[in-house]
Amino acid sequence: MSAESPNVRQVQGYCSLCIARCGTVATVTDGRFARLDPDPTHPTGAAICAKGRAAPELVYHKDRLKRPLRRTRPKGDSDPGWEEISWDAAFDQIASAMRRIAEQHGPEAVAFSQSSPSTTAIADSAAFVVRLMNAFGTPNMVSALELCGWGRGFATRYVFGVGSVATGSGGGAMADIAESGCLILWGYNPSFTRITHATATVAGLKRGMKLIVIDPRNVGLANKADVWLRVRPGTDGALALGLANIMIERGWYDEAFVRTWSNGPLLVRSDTDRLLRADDLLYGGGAGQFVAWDSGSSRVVSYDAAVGRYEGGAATLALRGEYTVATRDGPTACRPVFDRYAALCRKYSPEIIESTCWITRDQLQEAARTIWHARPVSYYAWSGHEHHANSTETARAMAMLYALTGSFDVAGGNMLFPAVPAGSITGENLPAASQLAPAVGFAERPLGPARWNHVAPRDFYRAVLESKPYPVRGLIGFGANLLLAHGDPVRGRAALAALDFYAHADLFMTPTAALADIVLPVASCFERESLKIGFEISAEAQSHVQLRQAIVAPPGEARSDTDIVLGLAARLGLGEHFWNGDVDAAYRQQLAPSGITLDELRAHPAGLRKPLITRHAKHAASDDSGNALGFGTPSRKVEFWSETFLDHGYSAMPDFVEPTMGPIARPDLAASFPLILTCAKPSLFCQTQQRSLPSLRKRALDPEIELNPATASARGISNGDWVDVRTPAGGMRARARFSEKLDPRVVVGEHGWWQGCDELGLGDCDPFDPNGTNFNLTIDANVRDPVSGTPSHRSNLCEVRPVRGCFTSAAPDNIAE
Ligand SMILES: Nc1nc2c(c(=O)[nH]1)N[C@H]1C(S)=C(S)[C@@H](COP(=O)(O)OP(=O)(O)OC[C@H]3O[C@@H](n4cnc5c(=O)[nH]c(N)nc54)[C@H](O)[C@@H]3O)O[C@H]1N2
Ligand SMILES: Nc1nc2c(c(=O)[nH]1)N[C@H]1C(S)=C(S)[C@@H](COP(=O)(O)OP(=O)(O)OC[C@H]3O[C@@H](n4cnc5c(=O)[nH]c(N)nc54)[C@H](O)[C@@H]3O)O[C@H]1N2
Ligand code: SF4
Ligand SMILES: [Mo]
Repeated sequence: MSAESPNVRQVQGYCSLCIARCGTVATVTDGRFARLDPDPTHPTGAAICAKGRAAPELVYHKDRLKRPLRRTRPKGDSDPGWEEISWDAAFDQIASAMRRIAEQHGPEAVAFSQSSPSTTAIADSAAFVVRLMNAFGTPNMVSALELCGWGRGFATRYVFGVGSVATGSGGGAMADIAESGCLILWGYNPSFTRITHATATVAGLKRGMKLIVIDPRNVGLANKADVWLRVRPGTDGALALGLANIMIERGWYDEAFVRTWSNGPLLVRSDTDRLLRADDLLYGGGAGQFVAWDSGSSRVVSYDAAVGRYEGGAATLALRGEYTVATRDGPTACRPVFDRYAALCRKYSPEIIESTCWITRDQLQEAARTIWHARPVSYYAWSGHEHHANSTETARAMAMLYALTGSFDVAGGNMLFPAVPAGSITGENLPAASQLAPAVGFAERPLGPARWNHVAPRDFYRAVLESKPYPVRGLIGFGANLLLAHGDPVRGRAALAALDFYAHADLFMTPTAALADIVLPVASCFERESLKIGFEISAEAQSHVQLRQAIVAPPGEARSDTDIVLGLAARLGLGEHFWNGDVDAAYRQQLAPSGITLDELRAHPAGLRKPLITRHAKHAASDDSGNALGFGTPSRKVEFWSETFLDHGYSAMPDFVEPTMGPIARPDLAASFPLILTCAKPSLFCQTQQRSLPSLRKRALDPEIELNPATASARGISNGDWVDVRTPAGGMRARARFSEKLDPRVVVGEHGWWQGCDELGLGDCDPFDPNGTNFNLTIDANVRDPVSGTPSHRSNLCEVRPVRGCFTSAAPDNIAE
């Protein structure tokens, strides 16, 4: 903090409103937070966005929650009768409700919910919230993981043993854009959604990096791309297999990597479609061992997954062909996994890709050529592929395509950047944590988010309304705006209303918060301290450790989420597990392994650097027994074939599944609903937030739907007209925005619109009104990915019609049809 004049001070920090976590300098004039600017000395401080610049508007917004509120009227009542109460009274009521529910139904009957760390500052407190869950004994975290993070950070673990694209909170591999020869932005538009990545991409382009953008829209950096693939929404899985097909046919793949580091050489029995095991062999072999064909000696060799070693080396293992092996069942035809993968990819010929993905052969070929010849390659895939009911297999197919490049964890590839050593505070070793019930959704989808204790809202609603698989009666919410962010808000509302008890902590009274029994006011990230160890996007950024200061005091009695957790823990009698309320003690525990002290960080608000050593290809390093570390999969290799998937009734390899509500799967619907509806995030707002900030809202008054002018004119729609968007599941309204480069068969909407903006005379919109502005009323929430439960937010059949008369978000009822 440097005082420049008595009335002006500047505070270095970082903005936490979104995943970019831009390094910033705040100016406080006469005690008032006046402006936010980029901090070019910070590893993520090259620029900030309009949302960051609007931070003072957020901080001082009149609608901020300021005091704990208690509902005094029933949930069906239009007036909740909010009554201000003290924090003590709020904590008492929440703690006693949690205890009561736990006594009746078990602690798992109290779920928690949390907003995504990519779109809010909840990462400041997420570890504390998980610790409270572990201390209390509930596994159930209701979150958006199945829509956000699942594809890139979890589904890919079944291929690489680790997220092959990092998730918001930092786990997994990260595109090393600074050194990439080629970057693939796959359903990801960082110009709007993570400007630090956009800045890095522009710098890469300046030094000659190739760029491939895979997006139905020509948006963000697509116009600077060497190849822009205008993929049909929901067909990215086919595209990944089609690209791999060309690369395998041309020999454009890293054969040594595939042979040495993937399970590509392991033999698959053609009779059972399972991996051949050494104890299947006629002359037997070690239990738990697999088998490959060695072309050098023309015989089988065994592979011991426990140590990651083949008997003999890997140099001459066969990747292609058919081999007859003497097994206990007689001579048995077998093929290497890689041969099976190549056969799967062959189904996705350029002709099929042209008809499936709407991408020409030339473009497909050009993309494959660029990927191979411009190595090292990195990729970042996000919502574009994650918001589909086939997202798991799509993400796996992408990860396997990526494995062909051999770029994993090399400079310029998707790298496991080094991290400052830090202590965990999530409390997995607390007594109650060892007895957690399986999370809701685990029984149906044991490989999905519930395996990591994340509960899809849809499954949570069922547990509340139908007690399946067991009753959930309480919810402690940290931000998550369930009713706006997910499909079927009507069922969501019924579930929230049916809870015995719901407490919600937020900055604003959202439609979700409005169903709570107790609402807690949260300090924004500009009003609270927080520790961040590593800034993710590069090795340099990873070395940065910062204790963000509060720029100003929170409004009224608002508190940080961390303080709320500590306060609640104390009231639950769990204070001893929460440093007796001393947050500094928690930070010290986190910092201890780093060698950086809390006092040093307090003295250096701009943060400190902990020099880190970058090591590449860590899978090739040896463990204590001299075996290569390999990958964290059951086979210790990158898995083109997953026995784990087979064991759970899924296919071993990620074949493409047509979008369930698409024109090919449902030709019967295509006459009434001839267009495909997908969506994307706006640059000016995060998800369901910030519509009440005038400087942002005046630049985007209403939700928009992008469509090709030809599509519009065929329906009598002019640019800017209000239109009705209908799907078989429901509908919404938005303003038409013309986009010449969009395929005439595709339209693109936005979700998250509910909040009014008084300064501009715009009222709130009813999120349950089928003629309103809630995009997620167009979704059929029952259509879900079989592995993860992800619903399809981005590939649904629809029709768009002009709405006659006047319709503005200021007067949503004023529609004359
Ligand atoms: N159709 C469609 N639906 C989507 C998406 C889409 O692209 N299209 N995106 C999906 C994705 S990727 C995600 S991640 C989800 C997001 O869903 P959520 O994670 O629910 O995120 P938001 O809807 O932005 O709601 C965040 C809430 O947290 C509050 N909040 C902000 N900061 C804090 C804080 O520091 N503490 C607390 N306690 N609260 C805070 C905000 O006021 C807001 O009410 O939505 C998903 N839904
Ligand atoms: N300004 C802003 N920044 C944000 C957020 C925000 O809401 N606003 N949200 C934060 C969060 S939680 C997230 S998850 C990230 C998300 O960041 P992004 O993934 O960049 O978010 P989107 O814009 O939803 O989706 C990216 C692109 O996917 C394209 N797309 C749509 N359908 C398909 C498809 O079927 N296939 C392919 N390949 N592409 C498709 C869209 O046209 C869009 O350009 O952003 C984070 N940052
Ligand atoms: S991109 Fe904008 S909202 Fe996100 S962290 Fe940076 S300044 Fe904040
Ligand atoms: Mo997200």
